[in-house]
Amino acid sequence: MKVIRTQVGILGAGPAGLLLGQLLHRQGIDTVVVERQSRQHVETRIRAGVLEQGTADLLQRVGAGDRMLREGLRHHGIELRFLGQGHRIDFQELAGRAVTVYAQHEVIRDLIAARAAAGAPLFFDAGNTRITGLEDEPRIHFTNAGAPCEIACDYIAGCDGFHGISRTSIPPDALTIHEKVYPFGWLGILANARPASHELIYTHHKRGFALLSMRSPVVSRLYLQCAPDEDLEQWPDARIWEELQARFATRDGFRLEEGSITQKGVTAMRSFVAEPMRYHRLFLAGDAAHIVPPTGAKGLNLAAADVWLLSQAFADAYRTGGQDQLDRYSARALRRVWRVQQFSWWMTSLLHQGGGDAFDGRRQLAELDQVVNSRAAATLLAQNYTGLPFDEF
Ligand code: RFL
Ligand code: PHB
Repeated sequence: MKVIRTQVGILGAGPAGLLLGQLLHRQGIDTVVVERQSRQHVETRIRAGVLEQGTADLLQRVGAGDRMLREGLRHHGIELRFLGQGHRIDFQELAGRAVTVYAQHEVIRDLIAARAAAGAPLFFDAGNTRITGLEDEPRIHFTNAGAPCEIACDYIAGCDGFHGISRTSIPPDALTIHEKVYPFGWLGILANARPASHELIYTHHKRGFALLSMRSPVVSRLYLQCAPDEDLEQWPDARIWEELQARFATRDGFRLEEGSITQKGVTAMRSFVAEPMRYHRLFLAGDAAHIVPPTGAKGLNLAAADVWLLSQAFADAYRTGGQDQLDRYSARALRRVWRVQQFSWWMTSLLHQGGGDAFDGRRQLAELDQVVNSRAAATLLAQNYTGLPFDEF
């Protein structure tokens, strides 16, 4: 049996786990990352695309931001579209901040490369992961190419996403779960088509929500509201384009550029929080502890904000020998988590057709009217979308 000793054992090589590893490395704290999937899998998994300023800053700070600076698209606003008309929300003017459109799997590639350059251990393809000794002697058990391995550590960071084992290793009576499941999902596509706008367009339409995003000047990322269990078989490419064109249509004849669809998927939507985000020597971060619906583009950014706090708390514990910051981690992280939950729920309920009555539909339009015509309301959207400052919590 191979036993590896480290200070912080990290489960999961997603944005949370990899960024935490780099932040701790900069503080001189040793980590081992254990990931269930292959390197190829995590480096190509299509997911998020919008980075807040605070997330982009962290990537630069850990030496994984050069390619993002070169290839990421800086966006200074978004468009809200309803009743066939677009309205720009100017982030720069309202919040003094911008966002960067840069695919999550590119972030993962850059973080893995930075970790490799630092010579820090990362095990892919880990089998049968288990964690034990959370009260006093934490250990991560797994198999590596069939051989049993153990990581003996001071603390475990549970960064293994919503379907990981960290959260479910905590006794159920030690956690409170808050959950909201929405009666719709998103059908997302990647297409070789020039984005018809250089900024994201969030569209409220009576046929359902739609979103135009992008991955490069020649690749569009588009989403449309569908049933949570939508059957992709029912969506040949021509039907997808027809539906998207209908939802994005404006009174002055806007058309999306169409192109070959290279990827299609359906995502169900939920809001979820497990609290506290700690059980003795296990600390949860990112999707392992919480999920937001993707409408506010917040999942990855919330994971980054968690591990920023957690890295500071670990650094303080090793520097001072005290536990104060670790003891405060969950409450500090959860304050931001709930603010972001509120924003993500609000964006979602503002823009989707929720199966409500005619009153709800008119109320949504009144709220959209307010957001685009009241500077106070637009500022709130701009501040939340571009991200609450990391140091404010
Ligand atoms: P991840 O990315 O799920 O990473 C967890 C990692 O843990 C591994 N794992 C295990 N490893 C070892 N042992 C086990 N037993 C394990 N079980 C799991 C997994 O293989 C994985 O590699 O969680 P993390 O790091 O917390 O990061 C969270 C983000 O990935 C997530 O919140 C975002 O992708 C959400 N999201 C978006 N976030 C944004 O900030 N902006 C966006 O624009 C945005 N758009 C999106 C999104 C998520 C989407 N989907 C598919 C859910 C759009 C979509 C469609
Ligand atoms: C994306 O580009 O994948 C994306 C952008 C904005 C969102 C969600 C997803 O709100």
